[in-house]
Amino acid sequence: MKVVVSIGGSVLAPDLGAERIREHAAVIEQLVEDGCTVGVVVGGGSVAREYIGTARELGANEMNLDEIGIDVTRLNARLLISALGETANPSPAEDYEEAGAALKRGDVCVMGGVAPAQTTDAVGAALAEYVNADLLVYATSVPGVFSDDPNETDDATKYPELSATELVDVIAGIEMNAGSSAPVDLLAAKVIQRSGMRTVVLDGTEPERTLDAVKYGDHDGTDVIP
Ligand code: U5P
Repeated sequence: MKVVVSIGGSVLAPDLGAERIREHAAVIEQLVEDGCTVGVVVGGGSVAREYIGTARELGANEMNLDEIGIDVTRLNARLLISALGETANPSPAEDYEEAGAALKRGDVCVMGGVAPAQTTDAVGAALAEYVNADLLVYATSVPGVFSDDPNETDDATKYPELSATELVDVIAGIEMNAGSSAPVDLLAAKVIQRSGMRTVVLDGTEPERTLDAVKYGDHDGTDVIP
């Protein structure tokens, strides 16, 4: 089974703790041991937001801020690579071809962002499409796809299952509210829709949940059915 796991930066390295990163690496190693081909996309988390905030105050424009964000996602990717050692590509893949080549060599492929004006949510979906993955998993701090932003609205309900078209509609609605945190962004949802990629959005704060979702289809998040 070929799987792409997109790990939010806030889930991988909320405090830059080594133990947490080791736990995520252990899950990836277990997937490989179980016969999976694994691509991993790593987000920027709070460190990226802090760098972006400071650079914005200094007058950097949005493209420059995105480049800073990409650099931080690659730093986080390097942390995961450090924990994976020989199993992984030695440095974060900078585009999909490089990532695909690493997978063909039999490495775990780890990457961060690739180009401005998007987030690593979209990179995860694009990598999954590029390598024809069987499954895309978003291990995020938002434990599924909700009818509304659960941080803002008490009566937001979680969808156990959605079609890709429903996913696009829900995310488009959430993204209309400025500053709200959608579990995946709209571009990612659109790529999932066009590729017909089977996708799971789950709570990534416990790394083993990704393992259960891939191995047994067992999770409390949201299944996106093509
Ligand atoms: N980013 C990009 N392009 C990418 C990935 C990330 O511009 O391909 C920037 C965005 O500014 C994003 C930040 O908000 O890096 C951190 O990534 P993420 O944690 O939001 O995915």
